Amino acid sequence: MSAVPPNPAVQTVRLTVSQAVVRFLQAQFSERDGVRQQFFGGVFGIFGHGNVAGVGQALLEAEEGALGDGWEPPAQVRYMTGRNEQAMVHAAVGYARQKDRLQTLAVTASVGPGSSNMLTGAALATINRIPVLLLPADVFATRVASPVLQELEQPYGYDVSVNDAFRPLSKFFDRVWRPEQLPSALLGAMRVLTDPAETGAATICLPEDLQAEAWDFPVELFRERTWRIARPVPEKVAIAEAAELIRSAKAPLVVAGGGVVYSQATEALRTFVEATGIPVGQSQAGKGAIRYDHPLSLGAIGSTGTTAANEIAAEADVVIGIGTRYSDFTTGSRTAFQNPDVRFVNVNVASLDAVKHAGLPVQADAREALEALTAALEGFSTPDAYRERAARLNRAWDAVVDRFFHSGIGEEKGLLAQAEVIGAVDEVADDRDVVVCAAGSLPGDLHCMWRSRDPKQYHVEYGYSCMGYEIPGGIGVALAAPDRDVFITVGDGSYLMMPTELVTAVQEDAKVIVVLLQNHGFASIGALSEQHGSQRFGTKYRKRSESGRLEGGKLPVDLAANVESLGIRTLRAGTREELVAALQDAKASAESTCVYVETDLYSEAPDGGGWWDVPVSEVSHLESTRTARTWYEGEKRTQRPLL
Ligand SMILES: Cc1ncc(C[n+]2csc(CCOP(=O)(O)OP(=O)(O)O)c2C)c(N)n1
Ligand SMILES: [Mg+2]
Repeated sequence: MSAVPPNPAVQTVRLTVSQAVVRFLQAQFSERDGVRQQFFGGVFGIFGHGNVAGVGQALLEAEEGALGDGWEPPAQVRYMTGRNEQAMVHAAVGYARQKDRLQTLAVTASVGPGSSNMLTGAALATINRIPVLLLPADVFATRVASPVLQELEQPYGYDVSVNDAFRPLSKFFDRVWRPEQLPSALLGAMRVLTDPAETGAATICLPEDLQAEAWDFPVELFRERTWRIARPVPEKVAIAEAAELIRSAKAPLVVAGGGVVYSQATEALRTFVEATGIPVGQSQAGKGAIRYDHPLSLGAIGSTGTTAANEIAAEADVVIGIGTRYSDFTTGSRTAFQNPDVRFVNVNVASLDAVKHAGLPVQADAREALEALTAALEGFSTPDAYRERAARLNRAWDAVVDRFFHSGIGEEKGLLAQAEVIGAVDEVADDRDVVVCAAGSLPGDLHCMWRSRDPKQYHVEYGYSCMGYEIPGGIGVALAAPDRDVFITVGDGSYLMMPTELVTAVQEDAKVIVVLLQNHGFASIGALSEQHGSQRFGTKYRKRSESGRLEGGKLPVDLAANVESLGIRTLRAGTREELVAALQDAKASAESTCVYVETDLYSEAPDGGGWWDVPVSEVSHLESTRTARTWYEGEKRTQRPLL
C-alpha cells in the first residue's frame, strides 16, 4: 500500500485482483449496428495451484452471488470446466468466430504447463484474427518461495517466465505485478479484443500471489461498459481510385475472405457483384460469403480451389481482395494470378493486409467499403458474356462435385471415399447447420466441394490448420449457436490429437455431431509426401514390422469405442445408405452423436488446378525425390513476386 493517502473522493471497493477481474468481465458489452450483447459469454478453466484460490475463488463467489457490497453484475458469466487448456482456447475461438467476433470467452489456466498449454491456442486465435481473453497464471510476484512448483528459472533474468512465450503470439500482452496495474491491463485487453483490425489473443498474466491479493479498486472500473465494434469508413480518395481501376478492368475478380463474413457484409457483397457482374472466389475463411449456387460464385479459390475460380484468377486483370490476408492457399503460393498486368485492390480493416501484392489499399470495414464501391461504380458492369462464363463455370464445377458426391466408389471398393462422406453430410445438413474442420485432407475437400448456403455454415479453421481444433472448436460453435446443428468432421489423426473435450460437450449439454473418418493415418500428408518424392514415409498408422519399419499391420484401435467411452452415443456406418441414415438419426436426436465411418486413405479429390509451394529436397539418392524435384522446379517457374 502506498504511503501517500488516496483521494478520498474516489469511491473504492476492496477486492482481490481475481475478484476484480471477474467483476470486470461481467460488466463488458459490445455493440455494432445498434445491437448490444454481453462481450464475455463465459469463462473456461482448469484449476491448479496457480489459480485455484485466486481466479477460482473469485468465480465461485460470482456464481454464488456473494458480492457483499451490493454490486449487481450487469451480466452473468458462466464458468465451464475444460479438459485441456489448448482445447479451451480453441473452444473460445470457435465461439467467437461463430459470433462474428462480437462476443467471446475468457480462459483461466494454472501456472506452468496449464498456461503453456494455451500457447498453440493463442497462436491460432491471433493468426485467424479471432478475439480470446487468456488469463494464464504466473509465478509469484513477490518471489518469496521461488522457485515455486512449475517455475522455469532463467539465470539471466528473474522476471522471465514461461508466459513470456505468449508475447509473440498475442495481440496484447501484459503481466500484472501490482494490483494498481490491473485497470490498465483490462482496458488495454478490451481495446484490442474489440478492434477489428487488431483483434486476436489478449493475454493478461496473473501471478499466483497477486491473484489473491486485495486492493481498494476504484468502483468506476466496474461500471457497465459498451465497446462499439468499429466500422471504419473508407477514404473518399481510396474509393475513387479503386473505382477508376475497376472500371478499367476487362476481367475483374473478387477474392472474398473472412472479413466479409465477420463484418456481416454478405448482403453488401451480393449487391455489389450483381450490380457489377464481378465473380467471386472464396478463401477458406471467406467461404459462405456468397451462396454456392449464385451465378457469380466461383467457389473456392487457390490451392484447393475450383477450376472455375482458378481459371478466372489466371486471367484476372483486377483482383479485388475483400477481408482476405492472401494466405498461400488463397493465392496458390502466388501462382494463381498469371495476368502480367494484374493489379490488386485490397479492402481490409488491417493495413497489414490492405497493402499486400502492391495493392491499392482501401483500409476500411468490408460492408462500408462495398457500399461505397457499389455507389462509385454506378453504371459499370462486366459484359454479359463474362457473367455467363462465370455461371457456366459454376455449373460445370457443381457437376464435378455431384460426381464425387455420388461416385459409388464406396460400394465398388467396400470402403467409402471421403467425398462420398462429405456428400452425405451435405445431403443431411440443413441450410443453417455448421460444418467444422481444421486439418487433414478434409479442409481441402470441403473447400472445393462444400455447398455453402449460409454465411455461418462453413467453419474451417485454416489460418493455423491445427489438428485437434475440430472437436473443441465445434463445441465452441455449439455453445455460441444452440439453434444450429454442428457437424464436426474430423480425421483419425486429428481426433487422436484432442478428443477429450467431448467430455465437456456432455457436461455442457452442447449438442454436436462428430463425423469421424478413420483411414488409419494421414491421407493429406501421405498424398503430399508421395507427390513430393517422399513415398508416404511415416504417414500411416502401422505397427512396426519385422524389417523394423512402421509398415506392419493396422493398429488395433477402435476409435468408435473410444468416443463411446467418453459418453457420446456412437453409430457405425459402412455404406452410404447407412451413413445417411446415421446422420439423419444424429440430427433428429437431442444428444450429441458420433457417426464413425472407415474411409479410403487413397480417396481422390477433384483437381481444381491449384498449386501449393512445399519445397522438395534439392539433392537426393532417391529416384522418387529427384523426379519430384524436377516437377517442383517447373512449378516454381510460374510463381510471381507480386511486388
Ligand atoms: C497440430 C498439428 N500437427 C501437425 C500438423 C500437420 N498435419 C496436417 S494434416 C495432418 C494429418 C491429419 O490426419 P487426419 O486427421 O487423419 O486426416 P487425413 O489426412 O487422414 O485426412 C498433419 C500431421 C497439423 N496441421 N497440426
Ligand atoms: Mg486420417
